[in-house]
Amino acid sequence: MLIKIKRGWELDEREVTPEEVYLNRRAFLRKLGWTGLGVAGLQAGWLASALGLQNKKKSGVWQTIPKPRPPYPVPRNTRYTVERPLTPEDIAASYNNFYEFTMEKERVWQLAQQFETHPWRVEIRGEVHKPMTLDIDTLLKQMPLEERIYRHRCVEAWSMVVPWSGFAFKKLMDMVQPTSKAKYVRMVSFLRPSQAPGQKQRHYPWPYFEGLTLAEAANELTFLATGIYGHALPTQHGAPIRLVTPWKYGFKSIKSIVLIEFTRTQPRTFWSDLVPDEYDFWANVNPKVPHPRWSQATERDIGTGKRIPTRMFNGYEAYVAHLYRG
Ligand SMILES: Nc1nc2c(c(=O)[nH]1)N[C@H]1C(S)=C(S)[C@@H](COP(=O)(O)O)O[C@H]1N2
Ligand SMILES: [Mo]
Repeated sequence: MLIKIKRGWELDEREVTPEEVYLNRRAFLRKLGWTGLGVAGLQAGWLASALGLQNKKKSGVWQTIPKPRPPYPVPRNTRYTVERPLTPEDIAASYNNFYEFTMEKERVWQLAQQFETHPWRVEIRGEVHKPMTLDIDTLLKQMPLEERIYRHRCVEAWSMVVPWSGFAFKKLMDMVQPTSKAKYVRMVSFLRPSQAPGQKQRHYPWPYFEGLTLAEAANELTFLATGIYGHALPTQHGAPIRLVTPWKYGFKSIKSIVLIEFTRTQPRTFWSDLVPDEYDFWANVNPKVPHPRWSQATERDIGTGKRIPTRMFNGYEAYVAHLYRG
């Protein structure tokens, strides 16, 4: 359960009753010493927004989306395309899982704006011949950037189709050169509770951490995304760099990475540590294996709103099934 005491400015307009709005507004205006007609006018506007006129919020999302500045846009790799329509950008950018900020998907984009993702450094260490700590801008200059359209399937049975910009995880491996002892990769997100209100939730073992086998990390699909829709990632999608493993449930795709460690033993992962009966290390999309609390046979496309069948390995069987034989 979410136990959270919200500050006033964090309140979502839809969560406050008109009465609370009225009282807060009145107190606010009293402080400023405003009276009369002007107040009535302001009140009407305030009430209108409290009663759920969402247009303002919708346009607010666009303000969080970075302009396409070099090195974006990057060339599209047409090997990775999808038959389903792309999810509209504002829908993808306003329906996010990023528990560091809030568990409420539709509010992540707002709360994530206070998070500073520049400058940013990524440490790569462990079983590698060339450990290094790289500034994100340096990393971007060294990697061959490309765009790939992937399906994304959350374990909660919603899905989207988006164009990621970034580079193959394998390219990073080529740079740091894993030793013969490296068998797994562990990845860790930032820890900065002063900018991430969700990290004040002590019952979560922050920072977020995930892992892959070395073979999974080296698979051609495994991608480190630094952009989306032809520009840098907005904060809510995991700026400045996040993992994308499209054949696995979305929680494997760890956001805002600060550490990549090559290990000899299987790393623990955030969700399987918290709820081992519901989330395992592998997390491969499989419509035949229900979650203990819901079916995984279908999913809701957040772009079209339609329910569609879920595919084995999220439609990427040809790329990854060989990893799991036996
Ligand atoms: N650090 C971090 N990474 C995370 C999460 C999170 O809460 N924290 N949520 C995961 C889940 S459950 C999903 S579905 C995807 C959502 O990515 P999106 O918001 O960019 O669509 O991010 C994943 N990566
Ligand atoms: Mo997810």
